[in-house]
Amino acid sequence: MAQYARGSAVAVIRLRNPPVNALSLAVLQTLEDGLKKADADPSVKAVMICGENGKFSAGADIRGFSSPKRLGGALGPIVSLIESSEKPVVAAIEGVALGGGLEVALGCHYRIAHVKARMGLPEVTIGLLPGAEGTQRLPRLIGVPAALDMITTGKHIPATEALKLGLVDEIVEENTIEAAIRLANKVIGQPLGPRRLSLKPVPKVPNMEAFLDEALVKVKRQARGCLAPELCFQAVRAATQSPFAEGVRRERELFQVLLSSGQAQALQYAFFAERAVRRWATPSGASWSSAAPQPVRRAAVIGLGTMGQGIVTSLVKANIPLVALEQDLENLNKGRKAVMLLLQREAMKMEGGAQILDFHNPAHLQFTVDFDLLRDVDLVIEAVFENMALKKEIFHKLSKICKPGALLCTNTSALNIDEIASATNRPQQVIGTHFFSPAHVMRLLEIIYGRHTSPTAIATAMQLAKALKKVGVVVGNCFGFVGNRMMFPYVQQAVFLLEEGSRPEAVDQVLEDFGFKIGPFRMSDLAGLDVGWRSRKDQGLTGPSLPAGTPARQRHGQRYSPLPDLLCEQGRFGQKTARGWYLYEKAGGRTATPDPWLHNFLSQYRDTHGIQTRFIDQEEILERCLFSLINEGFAILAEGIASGPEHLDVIYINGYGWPEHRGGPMFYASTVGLPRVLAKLQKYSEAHPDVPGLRPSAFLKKLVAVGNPPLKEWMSYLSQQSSKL
Ligand code: HSC
Ligand code: NAD
Repeated sequence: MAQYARGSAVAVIRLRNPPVNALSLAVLQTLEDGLKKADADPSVKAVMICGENGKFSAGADIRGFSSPKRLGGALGPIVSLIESSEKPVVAAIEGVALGGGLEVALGCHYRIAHVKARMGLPEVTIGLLPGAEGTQRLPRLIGVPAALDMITTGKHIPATEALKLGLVDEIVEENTIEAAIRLANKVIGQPLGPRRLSLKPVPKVPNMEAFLDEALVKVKRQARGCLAPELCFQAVRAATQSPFAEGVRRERELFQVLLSSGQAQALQYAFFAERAVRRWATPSGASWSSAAPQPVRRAAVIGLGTMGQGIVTSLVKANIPLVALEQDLENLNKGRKAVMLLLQREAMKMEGGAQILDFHNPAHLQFTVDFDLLRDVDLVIEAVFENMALKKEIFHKLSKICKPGALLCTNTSALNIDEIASATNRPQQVIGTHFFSPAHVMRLLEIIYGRHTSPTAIATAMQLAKALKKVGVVVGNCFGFVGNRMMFPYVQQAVFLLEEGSRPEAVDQVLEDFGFKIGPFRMSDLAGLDVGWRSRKDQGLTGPSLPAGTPARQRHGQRYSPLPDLLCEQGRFGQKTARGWYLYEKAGGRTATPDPWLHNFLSQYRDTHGIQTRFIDQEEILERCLFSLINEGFAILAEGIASGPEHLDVIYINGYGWPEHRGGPMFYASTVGLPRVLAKLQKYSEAHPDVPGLRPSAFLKKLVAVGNPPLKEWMSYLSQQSSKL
């Protein structure tokens, strides 16, 4: 609701819809009523619009898009109504003014913001465009380049930047409402024409067409198949080519295209899924609603390799003082140098007055090889080599040295949390905190509870994720947890496709066209093929421990491809050795070129093993890779490893480069239709009976048998589980 009050000569309209004053139909109605009342009251000389509870508005109520016509139809005309008011209207922006919220402010004649407020048009991130005339007013106010940047990226900008751009007239450090009322009183009687944005021309840019063409190329490159950025661009271009009213018509048309594209639905699902996973629960009944986190005043990171460096950087950015520990001085110095470089880069990137800990001060960041310095820390994150014996040795040591309340976290990618915990005297305080590389950039934190992990430990890890500005997703303990476990069959299919006749560049292309940031072979070259090789050797799948006489392409009665092992035996570890599935310009190079040597190697391999090379079309590549990953997802849900499909989707979007506009793998499966996913898996499984990853999971079969229910009902077909959406 909105609330109308009249003080002196200034009427106050307060947007009120906790927690973020989203613009529901009811809010819009009272906003409209308030404007009309103020207009009709001769004692009112000016109007001030603000939001309840220190927040202007986060925009249209996203849940209301299921009845888009009514909501959308109402907002644009109200913004026009504000602008056409004969009495000056001032927006008092506190907290956030986003989307439709900012569009309301753009309809006002004056905007005043608190210094800590943030503004933006983030519609693009939920698959839409600013549909209440924002694509037409913003370029008129701040110019095309800045407006295009804000609208096509959806970024939030701090008030200080908004002032520089001319988006707001003034920023204040104290009471924004009082300042806005003062401003409203001051401008009573001044001409409003120049303040009406719809009447202003779009500022000229030299060579506008060339500028726009260049901008479009950039927008398309970054969109990777997502429609919204390009349509946002088109709406802004309309502002440069047509009068205001025509631009608005174009904006509405484009908005409708997006609304019915399916991508908006996927992105809005992803928005709510990310929020739903915060309400975690475990099968034993522990949950976010009853567990409280412990404070983390000081932390420690053990191991300053690839992951440890990023984790330290993340903690420093979150202003958590810490101790960074390595096994010897040589590795310590190497790690320290790398961390300092990362931190210097991050400090330069900090925006909007955000502060980073003074990392040169040893009280904040202390490098050491001495475990004794971990006595007083509240939380330790172990990031040493992926080796069970080493991890157990470290955890045993930690449980002797660290204070009794300290939480002991491991960054293992796949190992058993319970076995690691068994080396300690406090298994209830052992938990997996699985960061993704680069750890200071990737948003995902997979949080893995073991058999004995306490609810407090889970709540503390979730709190840590929040402090680090990451998305924490709580999952159960199994080999590879959720993310990597679903990745195994995907990568396995990709390699099998090479055996059967495809090429790395063909497989990568199909998956990158689907929207993945990077295909499986480019990804494997980036991460290093040796990582998986080491793990397969440890598991006895290859290397000296493999029993003599094991068939080359079979392990434990199942199909196995030795191709990645053979590449490693040739020293082809990927980018780091300048060759892997591709060729690179130099060791550490980034430009992947298809490698004739590899093509030749693949055909020799097929000859050796009597495999008939066949042409594999794009559909088969896509379906075998994606449906095997999704199939594993259903098995994970059935085992209770994750408490809902939204968990798997949030993990894939934030940790594995899954295209967000496809909503995550499980959401994607629901859009393809479970009967189709099942039929395809059955077909491929019949063709490859020795590949368990293609055998449809019992849960998928059950959901098809009960009539392909919508995603949010899936968990009700498993006992005692329910969706958080
Ligand atoms: C829009 O405005 C379209 C317009 O252009 C008009 C179109 C007209 C069409 C014309 C057609 C012709 N709605 O994130 P938090 C909930 S589109 C509903 O945890 P924070 C959120 O779900 C909108 N609910 O808090 C959560 O509840 P839950 C453009 C919304 O402090 C709770 O609020 N705006 C909501 O970390 C707290 O949120 C955006 O895209 C909304 N708009 O962050 C802004 N916004 O736990 C989206 C939030 O029960 N919002 N909720 O799920 C955000 O970015 C963040 O929520 C904030 C707060 C930064 C606002
Ligand atoms: P890394 O080889 O780059 O670094 C490991 C570091 O641990 C080395 O610097 C090493 O000197 C140090 N170390 C070894 N023994 C130690 C000891 N006893 N005390 C202190 N330090 C010791 O490895 P990484 O890639 O950073 O991986 C670390 C962990 O994170 C592994 O468990 C790995 O599975 C996991 N992980 C890796 C990635 C990734 O992409 N690299 C992603 C997620 C999780």
